[in-house]
Amino acid sequence: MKGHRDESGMVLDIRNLSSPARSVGLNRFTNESVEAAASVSGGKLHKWIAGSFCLLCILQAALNVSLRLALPLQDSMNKEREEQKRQLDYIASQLNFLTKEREELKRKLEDFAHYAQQGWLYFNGSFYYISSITKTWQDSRDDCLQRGAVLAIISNTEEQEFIRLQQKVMWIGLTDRETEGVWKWVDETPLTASFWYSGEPNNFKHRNEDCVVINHYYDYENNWNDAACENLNFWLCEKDM
Ligand code: 2F8
Ligand code: CA
Repeated sequence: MKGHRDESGMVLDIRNLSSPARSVGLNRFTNESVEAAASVSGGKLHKWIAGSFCLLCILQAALNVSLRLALPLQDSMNKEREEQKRQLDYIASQLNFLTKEREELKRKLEDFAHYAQQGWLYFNGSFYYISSITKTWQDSRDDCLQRGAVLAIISNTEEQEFIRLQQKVMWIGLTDRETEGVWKWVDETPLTASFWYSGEPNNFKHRNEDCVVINHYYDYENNWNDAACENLNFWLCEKDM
């Protein structure tokens, strides 16, 4: 039977209805159909939303896991980069240091070649020049300065020994010209280790002996003598390397 059930469940055959009644019946049928369709698509929408929500949750969980895995990795990469940078800085500073060291060694080598060629003697970090002519103490001092050196300053027993073995009477850079009895080296340092010959300094025969020579008593470890600064003597220059 062709017809439609109404709300009471009765079947309505609209073909037997009058025109207005048919129209009412049709309208009612159409509204019911729309509601039914809406109810069906509402259910689907709920399912779709629920499904999407689940998918979002899964995606969020996956993202959380990825981030948790990725963050420590990022952290360790950052640390590694910092360590590499630190090492690079260290290498750069070492390179800088070694470059300066090389320049310094090159300069020293050139100095060595220069002084050795000029007949200077090398001992324990210094070059020594022994003059072949004689001068007063002051002129000797000036000569050393012109050579970029100073009248020799004797700092220890080894140096005294090296100089004594040259077996030459020579001015060294020690004087009490400023204050009688106060011996000072030409670089203004006071006298600490001294190697006076027995009885020296003596201002021999009440003369003013304010400058110091290596005496001719070469067999003695202590062989300094105070002498008149105007005397003419060989002299010894020293250049620290
Ligand atoms: O020419 C002065 C000089 O004369 C002697 O040495 C050669 C004196 N030495 C002694 O008397 C031992 C020095 O003291 C003096 O300076
Ligand atoms: Ca003397």
